[in-house]
Amino acid sequence: MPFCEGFLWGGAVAAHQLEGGWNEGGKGVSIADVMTVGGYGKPRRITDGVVAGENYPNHEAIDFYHRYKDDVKLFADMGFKAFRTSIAWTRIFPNGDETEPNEEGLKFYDDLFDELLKYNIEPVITLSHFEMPYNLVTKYGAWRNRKLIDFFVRYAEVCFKRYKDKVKYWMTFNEINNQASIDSPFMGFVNSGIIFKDEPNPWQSLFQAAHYELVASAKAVKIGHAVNPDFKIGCMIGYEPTYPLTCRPEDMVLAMKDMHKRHFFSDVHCRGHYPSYATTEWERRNLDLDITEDDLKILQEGTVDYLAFSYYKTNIVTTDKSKIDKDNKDEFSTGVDNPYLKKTDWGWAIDPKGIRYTLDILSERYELPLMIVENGIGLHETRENEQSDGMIHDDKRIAYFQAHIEQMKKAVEEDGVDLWGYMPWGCIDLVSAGTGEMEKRYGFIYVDKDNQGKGTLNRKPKKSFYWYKKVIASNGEDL
Ligand code: P53
Repeated sequence: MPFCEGFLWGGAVAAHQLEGGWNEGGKGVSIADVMTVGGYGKPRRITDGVVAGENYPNHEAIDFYHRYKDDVKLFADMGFKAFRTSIAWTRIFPNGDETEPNEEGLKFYDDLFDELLKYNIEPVITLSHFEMPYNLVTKYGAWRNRKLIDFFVRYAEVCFKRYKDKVKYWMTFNEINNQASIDSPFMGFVNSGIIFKDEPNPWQSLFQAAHYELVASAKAVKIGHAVNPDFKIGCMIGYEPTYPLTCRPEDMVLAMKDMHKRHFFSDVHCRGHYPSYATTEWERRNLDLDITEDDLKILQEGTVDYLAFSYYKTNIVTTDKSKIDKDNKDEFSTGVDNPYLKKTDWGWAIDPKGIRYTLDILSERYELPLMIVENGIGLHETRENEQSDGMIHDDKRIAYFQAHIEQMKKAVEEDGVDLWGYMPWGCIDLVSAGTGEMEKRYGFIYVDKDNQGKGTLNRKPKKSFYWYKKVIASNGEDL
């Protein structure tokens, strides 16, 4: 049997993408609350605070804040062993800089975790998933400011202490490495509250913010282990292997360089020190970074217990400019297609073998347990897709998961990768992070709501719901 006993089959979400209740229970405004709806090729706008008349999809999202009991019951029906969500930082510290936490926010997660544990579903918790307090951006300059380390660590410590008997698996920052795509306003803003391309020296700002986050993460890991030695605290990276378009050595080297950008953050999280390709880059770029001896010691002492990652697609690069489609090049795409792969409606290459490649590369590089905490396919689906049995037949989603789980098996069976769990993204339809759309659907459960925010919010299992239930029940044997 390839998957270990107690393998964490489940699903994943993030607070801001499903909870709604954006100003309830004492919650403060987060960076997700000032992002409008966008679309494929139409970036979400970041507004100056919450502006009347704008469409902010995360404000209501799918109203999980009020409906979580019914939703958790559906997850339990599927047989989930684990459920990954995040704690909204702004429910606990509404402005980020308070000294005392907001009890109503803490209570909400107590109730949610109790509800999960009632069904033996293990909560897998991200502390910061694209939803830092907006006040920390406007008042302190976001992660440009060293003070953010203390704000984050205080928040993390409060959560560790409060939930020490309810939550065992933690992650610090979601997809912390996305911001290495320095030209993307979205990636910088959601990771660090900074639009790097508008900075006087974007690379200086990126590496400084990254450093403070890595120190904050390492401090949190140390504190967490002191609070409960049984905690498993991981980091989380967005993993998108970069393939060279051709076997021309120039393409190969470019692909390798591109992978450095992906690995930089996890290298520090997992190994406890900066890789030489980064320190030489800082010198080459003449950066003047605030990094103290004490910081370096903390990085060394706060390495993670496991590495969690998302996997959706692979990307292609080439030095041959004539092969790059400029109209197709944006913050989510290199502008070069893989001729061997099909793409989703949002242009993401579907590459099941890439998940095996990912598992092997990360396992070899870090020799740590791995956890897949996001994977899946965004599809256009409406109730009109329903068949006569009244169900959405999402066969494309089933095929996507079948092919990916097959490859996971190979990594575990043939190559001995230590894999702890699999939590497909958006197990219930929710607001897309990249586009803000509701109609970029990932779920096993359909939620009746459209991009304009209209719909009953009713939930309905899709065909994949029953398929995944069978997969979990057979520990991945019956695909
Ligand atoms: P969406 C790309 C772009 C934006 C966020 O993405 C991303 C990625 C993939 O690396 O990251 C994760 O909703 C993220 C989730 C997000 C999911 O991918 O743009 O951790 O919050 O929803 C899927 O289709």
